[in-house]
Amino acid sequence: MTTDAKILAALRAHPEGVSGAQLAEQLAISRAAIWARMDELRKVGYDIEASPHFGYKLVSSPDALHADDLLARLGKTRVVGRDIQVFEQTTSTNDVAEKLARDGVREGVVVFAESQTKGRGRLGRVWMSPTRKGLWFSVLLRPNLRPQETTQLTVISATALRRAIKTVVGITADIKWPNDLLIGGKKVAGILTEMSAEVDRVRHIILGIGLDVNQETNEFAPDLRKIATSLRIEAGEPVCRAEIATEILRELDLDYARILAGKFSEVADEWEAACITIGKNVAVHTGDRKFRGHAESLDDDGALLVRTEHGLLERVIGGDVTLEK
Ligand code: BT5
Repeated sequence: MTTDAKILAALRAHPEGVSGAQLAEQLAISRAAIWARMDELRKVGYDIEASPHFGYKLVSSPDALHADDLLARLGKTRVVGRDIQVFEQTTSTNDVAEKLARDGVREGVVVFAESQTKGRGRLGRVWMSPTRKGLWFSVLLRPNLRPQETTQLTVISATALRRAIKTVVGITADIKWPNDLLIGGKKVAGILTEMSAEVDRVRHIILGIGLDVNQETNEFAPDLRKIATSLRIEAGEPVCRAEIATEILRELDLDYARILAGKFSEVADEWEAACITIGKNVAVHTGDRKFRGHAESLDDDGALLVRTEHGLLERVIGGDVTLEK
């Protein structure tokens, strides 16, 4: 952790205030250095009071994301969030993470952007990423999985997102296969899993996650208003992005450990229980194929098993699945 991350962690651990002397001892730096860091933190929007009696006290944090603050809030994780980078603007955070992957950076790094100029969904679709309104981020992972098992990572992203939303805003979201989270039938989050692989081995995976947090209805583009929502709209009040971001990373770290330990079936059970696609009649559109059927379950690799109108069991690993009435 950086010095600033340690300072913010200490301030959060002592909401009543912590003395400069105590901080200096804990961090093994001078009181003057602590004072200087506090000044820098104030410049980026942290409201930190200093009084001779209570010492330093964190009164409020800015809405902007800061890597040090995210690291401080997250604390120690096994893999996900070992390193965090925050950019004011990128093309797509998946592109930045892909570059880090090619540069040999170890797994677990998370890249956030306050806005994306070329945020993307699947199949070349656009993902709207307005400045500071949501969480637009990517996680680099290097799991020891076969390429056909990578749907497991989309599945754990969905369960992690769902648990984090429940913990932070108390709302239960539904999962729509393979990569959407819905609240009241409207999309609140999407997941874009991209991978680099050899024939039988995954080199790396980039998990791209977009979560609509603080948009008001009129801040969505007209064509999205009917189909998209944000946590703020659903909760009726603004939501702290840093808090939900760290909760998602914590949950993702837990589920990643679960699948690496061979316990994907546990996560899959949780996923199936939350998935509104299972048990429904669906229309499937993959590449140039379209068919209708009944979504029965997930298989061991996270693929959707659909019983077609002709009684065949089809294994769907990508494409679009629309719910039918
Ligand atoms: C997805 O694609 O849902 C995956 C979205 C992943 C976005 C993240 S943000 C961080 C990382 N960097 C990236 O560049 N991407 C990832 P798909 O299932 O294809 O859905 C795309 C469709 O969702 C669009 O065609 C719109 O209809 C809708 N959409 C676009 N922006 C939206 C938004 N902000 N909220 C809700 N729906 C949106």
